[in-house]
Amino acid sequence: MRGHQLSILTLGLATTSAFAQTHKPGSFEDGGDTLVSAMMMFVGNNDKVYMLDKSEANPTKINGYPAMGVAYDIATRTATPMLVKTNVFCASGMHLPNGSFITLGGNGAVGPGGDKGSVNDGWTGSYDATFGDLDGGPAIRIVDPCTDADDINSPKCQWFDDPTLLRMQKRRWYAGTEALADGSLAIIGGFVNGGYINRNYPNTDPATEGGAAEPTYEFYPSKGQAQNMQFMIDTSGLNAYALTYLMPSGQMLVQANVSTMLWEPLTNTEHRLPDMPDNIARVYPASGANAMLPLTPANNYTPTVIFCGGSDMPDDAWGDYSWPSIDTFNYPASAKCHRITPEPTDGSAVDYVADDDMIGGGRTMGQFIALPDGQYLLVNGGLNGTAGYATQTRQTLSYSDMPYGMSLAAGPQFQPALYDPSKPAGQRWSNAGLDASTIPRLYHSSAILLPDASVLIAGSNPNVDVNMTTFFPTTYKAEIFYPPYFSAPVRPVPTGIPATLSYGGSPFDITVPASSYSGDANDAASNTTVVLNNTFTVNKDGSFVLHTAQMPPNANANLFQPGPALVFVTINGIPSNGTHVIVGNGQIGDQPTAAASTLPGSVRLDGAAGGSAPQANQGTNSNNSTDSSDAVQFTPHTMLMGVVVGAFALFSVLGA
Ligand SMILES: *[C@@H]1O[C@H](CO)[C@@H](O)[C@H](O)[C@H]1NC(C)=O
Ligand SMILES: *[C@@H]1O[C@H](CO)[C@@H](O)[C@H](O)[C@H]1NC(C)=O
Ligand SMILES: *[C@@H]1O[C@H](CO)[C@@H](O)[C@H](O)[C@H]1NC(C)=O
Ligand SMILES: *[C@@H]1O[C@H](CO)[C@@H](O)[C@H](O)[C@H]1NC(C)=O
Ligand SMILES: *[C@@H]1O[C@H](CO)[C@@H](O)[C@H](O)[C@H]1NC(C)=O
Ligand SMILES: *[C@@H]1O[C@H](CO)[C@@H](O)[C@H](O)[C@H]1NC(C)=O
Ligand SMILES: *[C@@H]1O[C@H](CO)[C@@H](O)[C@H](O)[C@H]1NC(C)=O
Ligand SMILES: *[C@@H]1O[C@H](CO)[C@@H](O)[C@H](O)[C@H]1NC(C)=O
Ligand SMILES: *[C@@H]1O[C@H](CO)[C@@H](O)[C@H](O)[C@H]1NC(C)=O
Ligand SMILES: [Cu+2]
Repeated sequence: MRGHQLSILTLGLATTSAFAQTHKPGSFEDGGDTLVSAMMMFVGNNDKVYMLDKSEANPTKINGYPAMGVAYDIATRTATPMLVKTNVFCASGMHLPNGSFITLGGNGAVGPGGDKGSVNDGWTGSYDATFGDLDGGPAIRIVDPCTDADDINSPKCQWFDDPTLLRMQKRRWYAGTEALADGSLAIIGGFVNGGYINRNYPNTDPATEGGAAEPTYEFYPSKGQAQNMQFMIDTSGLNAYALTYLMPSGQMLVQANVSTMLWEPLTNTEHRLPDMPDNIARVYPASGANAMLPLTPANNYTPTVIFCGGSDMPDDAWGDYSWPSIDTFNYPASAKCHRITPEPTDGSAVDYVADDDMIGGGRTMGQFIALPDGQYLLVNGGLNGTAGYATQTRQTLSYSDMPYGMSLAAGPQFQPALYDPSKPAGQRWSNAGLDASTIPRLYHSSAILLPDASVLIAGSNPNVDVNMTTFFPTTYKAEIFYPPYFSAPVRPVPTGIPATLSYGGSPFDITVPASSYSGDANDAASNTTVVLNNTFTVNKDGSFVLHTAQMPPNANANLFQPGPALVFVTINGIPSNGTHVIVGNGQIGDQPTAAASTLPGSVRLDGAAGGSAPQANQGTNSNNSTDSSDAVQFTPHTMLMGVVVGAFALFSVLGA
């Protein structure tokens, strides 16, 4: 029955898709009802986004219990509930090399009001009879994304979610997860059993907090016993959802509290880097937006990471596991941004550099979405406060006096902003022409790039359980935001993008027809961004061929870990739709590498142009060029990646 309804809706959409180019640039459209509040989501493929929620009283049921997951159909903007058995509340997640998605950890089983599950050991619930959820603490859940061609209710489309068969060594809630070059995952830290921040106060036992903190890391698949990470102990208090980016050397940038390090995952060696300036925390629950900037031939594929917003609350204000010491909702979030280049190739010193302040004031729980035109969209979050929720603070002692219910943030930031890393300092932020949303997106909101280069925005629920009548209610309504490039009357329609990319090896040709861009062909071809290095040949009919390199092999797979990606061809700032590809061999393990692709010289043709009428047949091929101005950006940000809770932008993690 459900399948039947879907196919009817799909037909309906086929009609509307004729108007696909009529989306107003800078606008929000109704993205439909997500059925569960989208605390966490990821793009499975061109058809489906998967969304996850904590165990709570969602009216949508599956097997008679509140649903924690859905598959959201991009074309019809409708969600279908999926069975997730273990409480996935603030798990971490990542794509695997074969395109499957994995989530790790979560909370114990809970029932109504967030109470411990009815079956519990006095500390953690193992099951709740009302909500039907199991303990998610050690959980490892894997789903193989399905398409419209599959029956989403069929066994092969289901989450594998059975801790009796597959589990982590440790319970981890709010762990950081980062892929290594072999596609295995480092799973770092977390709470054992939750709380506002990861400490008692005063903090006399920073390593384990009497059993409440998990200062270790482990790998999936396992590479041995979980080991202590000294950095987790040193950053105790503000070390949940550590921010992690793999670097070309294979070391990992790890940022928590105000500390930073480069970590060698296989030897557990720590190299400390300078502290975050101005006492600003960017990890949960300060929740600053963060992203890796584009890796380009021009910057020699050197990663730079940007952190924006978060909170500079003084140490004692942060409180403890229970709640903050101050009324966070009255404490302005930071508006500052900092960049760091952890492995500079020019021998320069490693330190944070202040970047332009965000436009529109401070923001906690902002999220960066890397757009295929090289800009970064900032959405969601609040002007004041932090992530998390509580029934009180140490200043406001009673729930009924809490001015925003359980929300520890206030002042929803409705207005998106664009950050252009290629602009000179002082000119990087803009919001002209961008509509404001009307939906507060605070704790447990999410945003992700869709294959058509629009942005899906969903979630928000700073409440222990579903509450539709509070200040910042449980939110099921999704929105789709259309960046400014949706003004283009036509968009590139490249053909020839392969289904897989290797690290080095033979180049391939992508053809762009003349009908799918406008203007001079030489200008367009030389102003084209693929995710990879390329040269081009312009043809008489105005089409052009992009001779495209495979992934650069020089940093092995550290630069871009194996797994799924969206490949966009962006001409004069206008992206094509993304093509779903798999980078690497699709398996966990050392990735094969070959010599860097050798590209032919570019061939220009004066007089050729794009537009609906092919023209300029009289043009002749002129000189070749292989200079680097023709080399297009290798952008890490086109990864298909989920973005989770409160500004923890997971997408950037894989974009190393
Ligand atoms: C992808 O790999 C994971 C294990 O790493 C496995 O559980 C999953 O079934 C694989 N998916 C497919 C479609 O083979
Ligand atoms: C952050 O780390 C410092 C030690 O570097 C520690 O003194 C402080 O308490 C931590 N802050 C919080 C809020 O946990
Ligand atoms: C891009 O390709 C050109 C032509 O093969 C080559 O000269 C150049 O070094 C490549 N750039 C990078 C960064 O690999
Ligand atoms: C919803 O929130 C309001 C305001 O915070 C509160 O008074 C009410 O008890 C909450 N309802 C539920 C079901 O938690
Ligand atoms: C944010 O905090 C500032 C400083 O306390 C306060 O003046 C302002 O009213 C707050 N704004 C919101 C939207 O809560
Ligand atoms: C791009 O994707 C959108 C949404 O699926 C679709 O409507 C549109 O026709 C696609 N454009 C091209 C050129 O394939
Ligand atoms: C490339 O495209 C961008 C975006 O449209 C434009 O601003 C820029 O001027 C173009 N550059 C060239 C060399 O055509
Ligand atoms: C220039 O391009 C032509 C046509 O593709 C090719 O035959 C020639 O070898 C190229 N010359 C150089 C120097 O790359
Ligand atoms: C290459 O073409 C440009 C114009 O497209 C011209 O200015 C230049 O002289 C040419 N160089 C050679 C070596 O033919
Ligand atoms: Cu959370």
